[in-house]
Amino acid sequence: MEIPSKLLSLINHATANAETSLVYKKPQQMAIEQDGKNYLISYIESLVEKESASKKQKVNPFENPDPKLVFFKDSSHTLLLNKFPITKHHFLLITNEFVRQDSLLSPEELKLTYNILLNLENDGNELTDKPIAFYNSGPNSGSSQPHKHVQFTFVNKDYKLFPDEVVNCRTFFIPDQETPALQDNSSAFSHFIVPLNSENITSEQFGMAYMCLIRNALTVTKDHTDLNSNVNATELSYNFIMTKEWMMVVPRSLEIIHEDTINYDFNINALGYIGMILVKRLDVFNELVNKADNECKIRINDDILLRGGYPLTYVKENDNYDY
Ligand code: B4P
Repeated sequence: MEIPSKLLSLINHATANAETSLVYKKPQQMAIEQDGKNYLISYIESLVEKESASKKQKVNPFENPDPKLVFFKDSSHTLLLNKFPITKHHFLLITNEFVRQDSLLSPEELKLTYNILLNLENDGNELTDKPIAFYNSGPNSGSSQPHKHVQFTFVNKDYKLFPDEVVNCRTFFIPDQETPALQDNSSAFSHFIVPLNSENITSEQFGMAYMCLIRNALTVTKDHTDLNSNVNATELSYNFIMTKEWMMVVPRSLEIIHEDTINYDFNINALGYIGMILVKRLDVFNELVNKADNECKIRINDDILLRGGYPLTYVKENDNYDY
């Protein structure tokens, strides 16, 4: 796909034209710090329109997408606005033909995703927000649509993403045994990061580095299936997140994390693993944003995110093989 040069203008134009097709409710948002980590908590009411659309939705919404939402298309992929955005400019890259969401991203799709991020950053003279791409893949990843789609959203540049600090200007490398993928050792959950600061990373290099991250995620998933008979990980589930500076894979064990103390089901997708937590009940939002750290009943990193993923460190039961 040749990306049009003024992508942001196209998105703005499409958003203005699609006003009647978009179902948008502005969220209440609050940045908080808990246990030394940053989170951006968003609250929206459940979207009645979306719930009833998904109940009725026997058809794949990406097979014949609403033309008002589409703002670019070539022979293989389409760019379209998210019908249910909670941040301005949220859009999707979908395959024209049906491809399963649990298939791997191709080297060309990785490079394309990166080029879209670059295009948005370079075009963004008035852009105060940072573009982020993400891909939820597998049954425990938080994905809801089975047709292949990478999502693009934006977050205020003041909000610090933890991999930024871990990467800290390091340049691109393809991980191997001597030089493994980067991790934040203060995180409770398993994750694997590759820096992307470099000129001209080729699609093949993107593909190789991504496959290393996928292999890491497979190893963690296999090790926990060996360790715990409750983990039934016959399929890999993971979240993939990319910015201009890095890409990260987080292996997932659970999509919906039930919090007993408040009787709430957190539905966590890729954004949750960079601290962007969406809640759809006001009392849960208030609990998170209004309580002092040590009074808040909900522990995000070492409870919610840990239970939805796998522990960062563990003792292997046997060391037969790694992927
Ligand atoms: P999936 O990967 O399948 O699922 P998801 O992002 O977790 O969104 P979900 O649909 O489960 O919604 P949720 O309430 O958790 O992505 C499917 C994508 O296709 C979604 O973006 C969906 O909106 C979109 N879509 C569905 N039907 C469509 C149609 N007919 N035309 C075009 N697009 C269509 O989250 C609600 C929204 O908020 C999602 O977009 C989600 O990505 C986003 N979000 C979740 N957490 C967030 C956070 N912390 N901060 C900001 N945004 C957040």
